[in-house]
Amino acid sequence: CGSAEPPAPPPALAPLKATAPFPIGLSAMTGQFDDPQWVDLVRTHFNQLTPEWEMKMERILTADGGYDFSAADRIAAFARDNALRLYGTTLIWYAQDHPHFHDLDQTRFEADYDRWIATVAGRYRGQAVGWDVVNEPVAENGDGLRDCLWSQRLGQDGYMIRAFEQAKLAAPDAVLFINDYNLENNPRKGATFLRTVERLLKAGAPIGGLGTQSHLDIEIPAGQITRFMRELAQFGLPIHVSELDASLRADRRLDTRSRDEKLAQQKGRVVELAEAFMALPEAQRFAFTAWGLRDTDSWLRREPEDDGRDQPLLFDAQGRAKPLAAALEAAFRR
Ligand code: 9MR
Repeated sequence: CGSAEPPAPPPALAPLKATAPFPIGLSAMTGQFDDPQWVDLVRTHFNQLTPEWEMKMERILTADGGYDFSAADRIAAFARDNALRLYGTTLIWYAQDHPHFHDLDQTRFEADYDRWIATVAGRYRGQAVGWDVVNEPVAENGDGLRDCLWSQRLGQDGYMIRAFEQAKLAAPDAVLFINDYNLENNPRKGATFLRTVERLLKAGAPIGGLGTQSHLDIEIPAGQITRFMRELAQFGLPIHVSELDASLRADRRLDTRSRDEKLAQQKGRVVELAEAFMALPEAQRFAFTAWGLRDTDSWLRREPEDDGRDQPLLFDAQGRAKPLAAALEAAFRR
């Protein structure tokens, strides 16, 4: 008698996928398949998988212009073996082209552009439920569209319309997404994205869904995320929160707030996003995807500016569900 009770362990998180009335996605790399903790948490909480980089041009196209699907196929197999939907990213992205495309005449360029999309989207036809067909087309500051190899050779809207048409041929059952970031953070960029979607749809591009990456800035004023989500819903298309994380880093800002204050702010923004997503009509809730499992898995922790302390994700370095995950689960339960 009299011995002090040990502090209660944090309450276990109910499986996110069981609570949420829509698929819960996660980004994945083949290296993580050997990590039992990662595998266990994925099986418990998630039912959709996006390859973090191994289904991109940088990994698939080889130096001689051939195709190497070894990593991409391992991710597809892992998804199938673990009852996870497969989500593909990314077919056409301004940030990735390949030397192979640089010196082709116009006829060959168009043929190889089409072949890339047909080969990659076609390979996972019937398994991939959706694809980021065009990734990040809007200029960084929100003023117009990005200039890139694809737009130079096929036209600003032309490269996107062509990509959607080719993807539709290759994977007719997949939902075809246009995907971008900073749409909630930067209203100007959000507005340009919406205008672009409207124009492409009018031109007949078979866009089937809208992706908002949601690398959230925790400084977004309250209400702004909700407003953007309502505007995004106007087209009646499925919406994918495709790459959620929320960095605590305050680059270029003088920041004297405590970590607790920042964590509270982070939670407020992530919960607002979850509630805005929950408020969508059921048919428009495609999936809600976290861009990494544990804080230490985040791409943000691999950036040179990182101080090794950022906490942008739902699970901590030890694989414990953070209060942020519990808040998200509660928002999905309402
Ligand atoms: O997190 C991804 C990182 O591992 C890759 O090296 C990088 C390049 O392929 O892409 C990162 O993911 C990006 C995503 O595909 C598009 N939106 C921004 C993401 C973070 O940079």
